Amino acid sequence: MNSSRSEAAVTSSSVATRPPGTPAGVPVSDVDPFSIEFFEDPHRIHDELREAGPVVWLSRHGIFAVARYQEVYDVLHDWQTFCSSRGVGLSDFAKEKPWRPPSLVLETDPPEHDRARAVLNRVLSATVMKELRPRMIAAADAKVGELIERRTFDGIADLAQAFPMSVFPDAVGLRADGREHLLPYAGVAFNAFGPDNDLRRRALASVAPHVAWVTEQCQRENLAPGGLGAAVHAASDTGAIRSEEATLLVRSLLTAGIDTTVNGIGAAIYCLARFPEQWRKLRQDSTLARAAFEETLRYASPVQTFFRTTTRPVEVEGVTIPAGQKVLLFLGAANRDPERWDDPDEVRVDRPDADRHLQFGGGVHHCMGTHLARLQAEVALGALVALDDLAPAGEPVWSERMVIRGLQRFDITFRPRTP
Ligand code: QZP
Repeated sequence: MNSSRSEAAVTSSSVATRPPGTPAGVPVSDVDPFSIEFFEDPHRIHDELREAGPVVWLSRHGIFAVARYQEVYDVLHDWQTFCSSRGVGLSDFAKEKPWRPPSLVLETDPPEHDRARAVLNRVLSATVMKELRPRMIAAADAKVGELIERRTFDGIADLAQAFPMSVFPDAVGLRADGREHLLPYAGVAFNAFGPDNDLRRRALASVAPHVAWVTEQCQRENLAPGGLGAAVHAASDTGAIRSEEATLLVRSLLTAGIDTTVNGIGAAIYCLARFPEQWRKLRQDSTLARAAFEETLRYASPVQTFFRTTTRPVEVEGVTIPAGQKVLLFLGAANRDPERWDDPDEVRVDRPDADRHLQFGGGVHHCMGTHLARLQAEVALGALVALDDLAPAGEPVWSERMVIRGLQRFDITFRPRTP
């Protein structure tokens, strides 16, 4: 692909000189994709990284990176060369002890990966979602009903967080008290994927009470019958997994299941409030809710980056990456690659192929929570169309965190819909 792309024409200051230890034949960048400044506005840097070449060396962290759609896609689809069992953060599990026992799905390779995955796939199947759907719709309508009483609201706290928090913990079967640990726990888990910087150190320094609560709730006796957590444990009765494995798989639900949907729905609110034309399109045809969600995931990429580790020397478009190297995947850059998307920097809620974005990863590790995420987003947007003239009532404020890029606050105004 992209023989037309100019690889030498890198003029930016972020593409640095070649410090000692730089691998030969690879463009170098000194950007830090784990800094707060990067998260304020990653898009210009994404453009530079894609333009620099198919593979870039990030000198700050001593890692290879790919930012073009094709290469990110290819890496995701080659688990044998680009493994997950050495961790999908910067820390290499072959060299450093992970901060928590590795996930049985995220941080494993086939064949171990596949057995655990089969269990979660069944627990999170489309059939199970059908059962959850009526409750989700009622909860979304109730949430938006509360907002209608007001002139402005915080699109993040009052909707992007409040709605998933009103349905997800119940769906899992968690007890009512202590749920406030869920988002902070996941916040730490995502920051822990980054380098050993201030954000990561501060996150890990505060994690103990969140770990204690989450670990406790993963136990079979603490999960309500009929919920997703109980369904994971039921798989240990058939011998599909051992009971300790079930406990750890519930932890995956609790780590991956809430911060992601909160920031996904937050991304949708971010886009729809800022692009009135797109909001109008959705309001005129609320069956676009699902497509609108895909497009806002593509445009905003709440999950910015993930790593793989090479298991052998591998050539990527003429660049040799040695064995045992961390490779950073810029999902957010791939999702706006002009070689892949028409007018990538525009939000179009009816973009026909928006769902080809890489926010759910790809290949053997492709997200298993897609049905649950899409269901929540669809019913949230479906309920939100009850509001007229959604518009920003203040500047969006980005959260100070890594890996997940999302808003901390975004005040929204609207008019109640006139019948
Ligand atoms: C987080 C786990 C890769 C993330 C976007 C989502 C994620 C998936 C799984 C786990 C954590 O298994 O703990």
